[in-house]
Amino acid sequence: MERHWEFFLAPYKQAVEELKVKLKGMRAQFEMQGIHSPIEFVTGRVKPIASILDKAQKKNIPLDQLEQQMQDIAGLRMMCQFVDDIQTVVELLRKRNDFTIVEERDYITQKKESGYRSYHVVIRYPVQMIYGEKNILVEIQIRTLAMNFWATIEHSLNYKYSGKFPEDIRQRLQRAAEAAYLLDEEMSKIRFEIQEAQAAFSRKQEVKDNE
Ligand code: 0O2
Repeated sequence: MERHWEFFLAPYKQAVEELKVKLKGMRAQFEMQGIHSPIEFVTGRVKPIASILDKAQKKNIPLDQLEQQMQDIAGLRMMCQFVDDIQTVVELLRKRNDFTIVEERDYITQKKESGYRSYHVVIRYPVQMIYGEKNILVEIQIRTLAMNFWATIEHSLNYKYSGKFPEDIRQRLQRAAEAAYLLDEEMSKIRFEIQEAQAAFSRKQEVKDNE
């Protein structure tokens, strides 16, 4: 990697690693208390240089404006079991004082034309570098497992077809998005049963571990 990129991306890498620990820590705290965690799992990545350049070109972002204008160079994803958990997670993020929220985008009540659903929270996160504090933008995407399944598949197809889907694929993706939405709805309706079963299962597991 070119020296210039290495320096530029260093605070983003640091932020992703730190935030992975912090957001996974939230899940661990729920688990410790034996209550349903609104967070199922957390992932994070730094956008590859090729994608940064691609996006900058598409969105007409000058390369010296990346820091200010590209909000997802550092990206975290928080996956939830149920749609209602998403709001719980957003509220937990709003209460934190280790970063400030600069923007929220609700693609759940306002799904994208592609069928994409997710809740995006853009934060300003301070990274402690050896030469001082650096504030960078980080995008946190919060979504259900079903939304994540759809987005992951659509993302790889998008890559394959460079965004120009054949009509039949486009229609199938729309139907799959609808199916993912219905799956979320059905799961929400039996949420109580699912959570009871999960609690009973982890109690059983705990007894086993203590034997
Ligand atoms: P990657 O490969 O995920 O890093 P824009 O990208 O122009 O739509 P903007 O203003 O950058 O929008 O921000 P937005 O809408 O919050 O979207 C940024 C990210 O959200 C995308 O990053 C995707 O991760 C995700 N996303 C948005 N729309 C879609 C979609 O229709 N399908 C899928 N699968 N994901 C989507 P990138 O830059 O695409 O890249």
